[in-house]
Amino acid sequence: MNITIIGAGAIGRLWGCKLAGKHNVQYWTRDHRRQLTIHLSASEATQHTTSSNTFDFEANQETFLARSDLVLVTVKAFQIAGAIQAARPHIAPQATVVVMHNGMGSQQTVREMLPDNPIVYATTAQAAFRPSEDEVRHTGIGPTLLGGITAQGNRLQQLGQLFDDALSPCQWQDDINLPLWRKLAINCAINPLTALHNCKNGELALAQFDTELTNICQEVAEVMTAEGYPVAGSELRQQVDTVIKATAGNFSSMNQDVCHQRQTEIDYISGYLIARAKAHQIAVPCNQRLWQAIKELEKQYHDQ
Ligand code: KPL
Repeated sequence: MNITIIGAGAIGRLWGCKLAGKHNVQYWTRDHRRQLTIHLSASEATQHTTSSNTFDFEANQETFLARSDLVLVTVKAFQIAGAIQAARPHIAPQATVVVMHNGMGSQQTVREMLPDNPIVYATTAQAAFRPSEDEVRHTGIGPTLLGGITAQGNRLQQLGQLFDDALSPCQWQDDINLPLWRKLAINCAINPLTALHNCKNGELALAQFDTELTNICQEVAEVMTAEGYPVAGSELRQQVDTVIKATAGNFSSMNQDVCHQRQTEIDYISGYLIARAKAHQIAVPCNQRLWQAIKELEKQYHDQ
């Protein structure tokens, strides 16, 4: 297969290196480089799956994009519209578009911008980070789940195998919105708190965060239930605790965004929850307060 990956952040680089074993892969990026070299390395947690290697990719070749059977979009949620806008003139109408980002709220935009393409959404618990410009380190293993959000996208079950062959475990889902909501709950709990307290995920296991984590999960559970995905707050809390433990040594993506004074994904995490809560007239004061606090932090970037 010819695969173009839009976005060369840590997750996009990890998937590119893994897919390159069996497929022709190029990157589509904001800079206009024609080549991209990536050094992939493993951590203690991933050394049985990932070996160090260097990969050379083509980049930003319009003819390659036009020939791509699969376009994997790994930019942040707030970059989706701009990234698709730039690539759209070269994406074939039959190319499958897979969108993988933290948070929710971009599906309508993608469907409207690419009305003819089969669209699939994905969520991954694989973890990666970039210790330097050229390097990507695979730091954690977890499931990747994919599922269609359009009629044609719903028929692409075989994509589960393609992604699983590249980086296991990976599974096709008949309703991708359920895993997207479950991941949203995890991000609503871990991301803003680790950004505001400038701490690793593992520190949220301290007693001082107990009540707040319970309240966040309870609010998300009420909104999920109203959306047609009934769940108890205690069940979400258990999942959050599992991720806190499994990623104890990691800094969350929002912690890193705030440390580097980058725009965060808060509008697509707590912000999406708040928007859906409003539609169902459900009060979510705890998530609202966290959203507000991160927005305040982002505003302060410009004053420093
Ligand atoms: O997805 C994550 C993130 O950092 O954005 C979690 C699950 C919180 C792991 O750090």
